[in-house]
Amino acid sequence: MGELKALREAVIKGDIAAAAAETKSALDGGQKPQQILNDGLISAMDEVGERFAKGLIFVPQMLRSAKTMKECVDLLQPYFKEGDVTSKGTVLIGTVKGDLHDIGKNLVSMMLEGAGFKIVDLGVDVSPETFVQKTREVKPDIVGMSALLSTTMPSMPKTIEALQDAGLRDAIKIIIGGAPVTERYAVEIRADAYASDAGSAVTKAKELIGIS
Ligand code: B1M
Repeated sequence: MGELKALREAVIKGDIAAAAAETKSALDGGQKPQQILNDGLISAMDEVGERFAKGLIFVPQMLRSAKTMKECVDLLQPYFKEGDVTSKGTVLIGTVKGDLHDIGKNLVSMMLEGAGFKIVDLGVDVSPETFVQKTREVKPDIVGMSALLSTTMPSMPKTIEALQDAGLRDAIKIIIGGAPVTERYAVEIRADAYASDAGSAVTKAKELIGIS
């Protein structure tokens, strides 16, 4: 458990080398990857967010912590593959227009991929038009949208409307998530599912395509 405290501190400080070393040491010490992710990395980013909100740190420090977290997540990635990785369907995923946060989306993508889904990741700041164009091209089973800012959440219903107008809505399932997003919001904007974290995104995605 000592490693996780040290890992958390290293992520908060944005010390990439120390955080990577603590991640390796936690893995070598037998800590579960999920626990390292939740109690070490995600918990550290929550603290970073709180410090930012209080004006104790600024965007560059937040960015440094984000980079540190990414390095550590890369070390955990091989551990999130499920046994049966035959293709379960395609998920087209992106962070909505105006929003540059991608850590959560990348985690969701990583877990879905580990569970056997093919991922087409559109990146960040994805406009409704791009979601429509790529849905037409890729013909995914599921479209996933992530938003971390309350100001970018309205891009979700705009994207759903654009998919509807393009005649693509009925051929796909839509799953949404991100810190300010709620189950209630998903119902309100007529998404098919909401997931609060990457693990439940996998469960919901499987349910949506009938392989739960
Ligand atoms: Co920003 N930021 N940020 N930020 N940032 C937040 C979100 C904030 C809550 C911080 C705060 O004030 N406490 C706040 C938003 C307030 C609000 O709108 N309610 C905020 C702000 C204000 C901003 C800026 C406006 C700051 C500024 O410039 N003044 C700016 C906006 C830029 C933009 O997007 N246009 C900004 C910028 C940045 C950085 C670029 C510096 C950096 C992002 C780097 C990156 O992503 N590559 C950053 C960071 C790191 C954060 C915090 C600290 C951490 C986010 C994170 O990665 N969390 C964040 C505070 C916080 O969230 N506690 C904050 C860890 C990640 C694993 O969790 O993304 O929630 P999360 O994902 C989870 C679930 O939500 C869910 O599963 C994931 C895994 O469990 N999930 C899904 C996510 N997507 C899903 C999709 C699904 C299903 C589940 O289906 C498809």
